[in-house]
Amino acid sequence: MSLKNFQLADFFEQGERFVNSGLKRLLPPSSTKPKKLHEAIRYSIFAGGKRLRPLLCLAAAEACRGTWERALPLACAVECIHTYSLIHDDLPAMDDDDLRRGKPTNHKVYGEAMAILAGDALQTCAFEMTAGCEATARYGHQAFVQELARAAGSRQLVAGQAADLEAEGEALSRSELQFIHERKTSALLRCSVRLGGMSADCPPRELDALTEFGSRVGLAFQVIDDILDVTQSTETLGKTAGKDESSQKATYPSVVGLEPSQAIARRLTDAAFKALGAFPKRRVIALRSLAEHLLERDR
Ligand code: GRG
Repeated sequence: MSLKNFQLADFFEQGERFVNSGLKRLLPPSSTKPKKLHEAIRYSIFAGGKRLRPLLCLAAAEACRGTWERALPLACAVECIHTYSLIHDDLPAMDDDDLRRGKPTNHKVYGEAMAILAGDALQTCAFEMTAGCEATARYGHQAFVQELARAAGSRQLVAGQAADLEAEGEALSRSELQFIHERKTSALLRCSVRLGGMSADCPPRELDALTEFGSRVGLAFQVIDDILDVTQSTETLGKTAGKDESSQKATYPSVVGLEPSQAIARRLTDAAFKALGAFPKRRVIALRSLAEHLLERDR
């Protein structure tokens, strides 16, 4: 996408369309046997998610002079991991929720067993997509697969979810809360921008800058998510509002207060902008606009 006269709304529209066409092509058709499983996969993938992780991946590729085409399988892979994590998080054994992306949760429509399997399948689809990306001079397939596996594994995404479940009903310190947020949320956002940069064969200095950017934006994203849970309606969010309080979860607003949480999210976003100083300004317009949008979003 041309970075001249950049408009975030156009970036969202074109990026979403591009990612959706990639997902349609790379995932098995819903007619694949067993049909119910493949319908369940597509139900959640195309339920209307904001596609923030794939958009960050495409924007990071642009920042490193790459192309959307090369980043596409990786952008789709992170969305598959994200969607699997949402399906499993909504299960009765975890967060037990009825509403996601403005629709009944996967297990409400397809039953618990099929929802578990749809999540499992999305996770392996993500690795199939990653293995199908184009290797670059600096990064072979091993590097791409390892990157995603680490972010989605038992030290990051799954660690965050496990620690989050264990902490229900407990009073947490800010650093314990940060431990959870960095793993449950920030790790996959950071991985999204790193994969985008890697698809463009970025040099180590740019990868370090993207890592810093992704970590800060990822944490800011979760702080805002915590704030929205108390300030927005179920209708706006497309998922049950007030859930953190009812399930006795420690959040930034509950640990440090609402206004300090807003200030923390602002500081994290500014730190993310600072990390982008490693790039020429015109190459990071999309990344910068996305980070600002994540801070100001209402859902
Ligand atoms: C089951 C291993 C496993 C992990 C689950 C996703 C998750 C971890 C928990 C869900 C609750 C939560 C607060 C997750 C943090 C990440 C987050 C804010 C997810 C929602 O992301 P959005 O807003 O969702 O980008 P959409 O639906 O727009 O894609």
